[in-house]
Amino acid sequence: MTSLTEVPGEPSSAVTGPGGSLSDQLDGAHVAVVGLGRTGRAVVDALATLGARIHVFDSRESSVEMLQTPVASTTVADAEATAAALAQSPARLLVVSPGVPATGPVLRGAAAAGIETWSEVELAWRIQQDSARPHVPWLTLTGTDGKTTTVSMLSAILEAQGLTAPAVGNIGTPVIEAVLAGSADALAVELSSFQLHTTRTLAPLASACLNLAADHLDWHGGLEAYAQDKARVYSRTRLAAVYNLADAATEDMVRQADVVEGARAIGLTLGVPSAGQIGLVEDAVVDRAFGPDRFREAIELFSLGDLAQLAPAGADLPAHIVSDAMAAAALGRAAGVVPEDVRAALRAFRPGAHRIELAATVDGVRYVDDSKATNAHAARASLGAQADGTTVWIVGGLAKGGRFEDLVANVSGKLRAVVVIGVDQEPWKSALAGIDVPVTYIDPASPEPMDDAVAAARSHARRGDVVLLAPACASMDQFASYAERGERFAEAARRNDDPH
Ligand code: UMA
Repeated sequence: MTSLTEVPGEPSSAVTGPGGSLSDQLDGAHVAVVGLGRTGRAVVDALATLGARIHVFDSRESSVEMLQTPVASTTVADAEATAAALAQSPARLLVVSPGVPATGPVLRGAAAAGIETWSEVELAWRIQQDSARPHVPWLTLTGTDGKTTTVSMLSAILEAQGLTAPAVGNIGTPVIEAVLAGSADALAVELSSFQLHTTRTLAPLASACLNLAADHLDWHGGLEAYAQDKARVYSRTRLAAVYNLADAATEDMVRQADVVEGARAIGLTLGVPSAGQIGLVEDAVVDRAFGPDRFREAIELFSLGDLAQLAPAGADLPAHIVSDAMAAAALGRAAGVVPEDVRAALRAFRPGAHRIELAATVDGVRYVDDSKATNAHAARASLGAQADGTTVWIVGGLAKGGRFEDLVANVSGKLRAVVVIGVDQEPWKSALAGIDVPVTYIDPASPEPMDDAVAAARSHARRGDVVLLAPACASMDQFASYAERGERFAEAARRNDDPH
């Protein structure tokens, strides 16, 4: 690994030059905010406390109406018009919401107009550096799958040690809210590739990329750009850059990262670990990375039995849950958590809603909600835990530029039938073309697509089967969120009779 340098290609800040606090620099400055969802509203509140003159932009009137804080100007406009208005605005800094695509007119227009762009995470980090508590450590993680589970485990591990350490970021609570609250001893931060794209100076104590698979290709413009943004999680890491030995892409990211001199690369493995790694010896996860003598000593952190409650009903403990727990343990160990507290936190940990959750058992058929499986990689893991030929699979939604041929080829042996929801079903028609189990396409115009999907799934399922919602797609074309999609599924599953 190389020593700390400016991130390659990263322009130095035109907004906050050397000297002066952030509040001095932003007091009275014109700052644009694009996107007024959960993130944008938190950003506006933070900028208001810094005395900035705030110009807000959103494509939806309804989002603007939710804003309570007074601002200097408000523009409701589509992406092209927002880019044009930004170019004319006095703002030299833009704080952008994660949903605004890297390849879209807003970020391209801001770059062309010489406007510096920060994520909410970047603003939060700078506010913390400028606060009375600059040393509160951030433990950051990203990855295509498992982020939310891992960051929740990490928060639990840190809290078992007696720290106040909320799980923040992409999981749902903007980081800036936790920074402004000023009560955390450490932050467990889930970062999406969207957030990392415009995060520039964050220096985490320890960081991890859990895995890399194709996702969000439309937002980034391709796999390479997506991987580059994921790799940013390691930039300026101070103590430990944690990677997955089973995923060479994550090891490459660490190798190429600009970390602080002395930071160590810590590999995770489901095999027996070497010195400097954390891995599995029989049924125990052992640490050969953070103990006093990593060359001679392996410290047991937890056993697979400590995770038994995380196995889906009737299935084995999935390997990806073990990997998630290992990553959370590694980041916790970097923050000084003792092995006993790692184990206690993981033993008490319960899975979150909509992650391989048993919603109902009706007529001997289990209805399992894995609405959180929003990409092909996650759906594959979900199907992998099922017995051959027993799964009625509900798929579809917002494909985000993804294709599903490989996924279908990989899981076809598990299937009894497929039910396709979503507005754009073309990627599924193509991927499922040669499959030899029944496929039902739900009318994209249906007012209750999930009710129809569950009814169709029920007609295919036999006693002992599982109806699995693992859509491999985002939800926003037909539902407000993956949570709402999962709730609709669970409601429909719990009705004993056909809704129609
Ligand atoms: N908007 C625009 N123009 C755009 C895009 C959005 O004006 O080009 C406006 C929308 O009209 C809306 C607002 O921006 O008013 C929404 O902003 P947003 O999409 O950035 O969403 P937030 O409500 O701020 O939530 C975001 C994350 N959303 C996305 O990354 C899409 C949430 O992650 C995160 O929990 C939240 O910040 C916390 O700060 C969700 C997500 O789906 C769970 N993440 C993706 C994933 O996990 O796969 C990355």
